[in-house]
Formats: sequence, structure tokens, C-alpha cells
Amino acid sequence: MFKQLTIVIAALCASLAVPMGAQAAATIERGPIEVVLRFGSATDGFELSPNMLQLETGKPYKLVITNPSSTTHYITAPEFAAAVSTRKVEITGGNVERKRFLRTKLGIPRRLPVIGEIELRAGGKAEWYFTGNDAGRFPIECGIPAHAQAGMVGMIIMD
Ligand SMILES: [Cu+2]
Repeated sequence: MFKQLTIVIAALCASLAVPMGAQAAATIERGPIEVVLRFGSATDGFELSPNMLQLETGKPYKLVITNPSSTTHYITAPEFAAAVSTRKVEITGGNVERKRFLRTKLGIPRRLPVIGEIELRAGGKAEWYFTGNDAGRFPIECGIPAHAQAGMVGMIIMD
């Protein structure tokens, strides 16, 4: 009986003593943190929902941006794009097109192209995989004239 208990305790200790490497691997296996952002609404409202995202530097994210409206919207967040390392942008539905421009347009020394705008047509969905590098407050809005003024503005806060 006593020997059996010792074995159980030993097994329990072994299961608790997970090496750091294994923990890191488990974090990667769980994948990026998914955050959902809606551009426009099903009733064609000019809004971002939510209009504020709180993220942390150094963590991998999958930002899922949907456009349930009947019109095209442009996801425009150049300062944010320059502050993250983009792994990929996957675009599905709505016949969507990715647009890019260089850091030089922001007065940032040219290193790599960053995502300037993502054209998100009606019913489209974009999945933006990135890791945040720089802390700050970054505006995100619709780049189509008058849409931002009508309310399609938001803020991404990276701590
Ligand atoms: Cu728009």
C-alpha cells in the first residue's frame, strides 16, 4: 500500500514537472490568439465592432476581419501594419484584393513592404496573422472616402 502510494506521488510529480521547452511547444501548438473585428454591419451601418482592440506585443495573433455589409470597405491601418510582423493575410469570400505600400509613404525608413490597405468586398473575410512589435495606439479605419467620417473608425492599443 505504502509503495503504491509512493509510485502515485512520483507519477504526479513527473506530470507536474513539465520542462520549459515543452510548455513553449504547447503554447505554439495552441496557435495564435484569435480576435474578431467586424467592418460594417449586415444593415450597412458604418461602424467597426468592436471599435477598440487591446493587444500585447510579442504575442501571435490572428485578426479575423469580416464585412457582412453589401458594400466594399478598405481596412486601413498603416501605422499598425508598420508596428507588427505580418506572417500572412488570408482572404476568403467577397472577391477580395490585398493592397500594399512601402514604409517610405509613412516617412519610416524603407525596410519591408507593409500592409497598407486590405480591400474587403461585400461578404469578404480577411485573416491577418501577425505578432506585435511596437507598443502604441494605432488608428484603424475604412479608407473609402466618407466612410471613416460616417463612423468607420477604431483604435488598436498595443501594450
Ligand atoms: Cu467603408
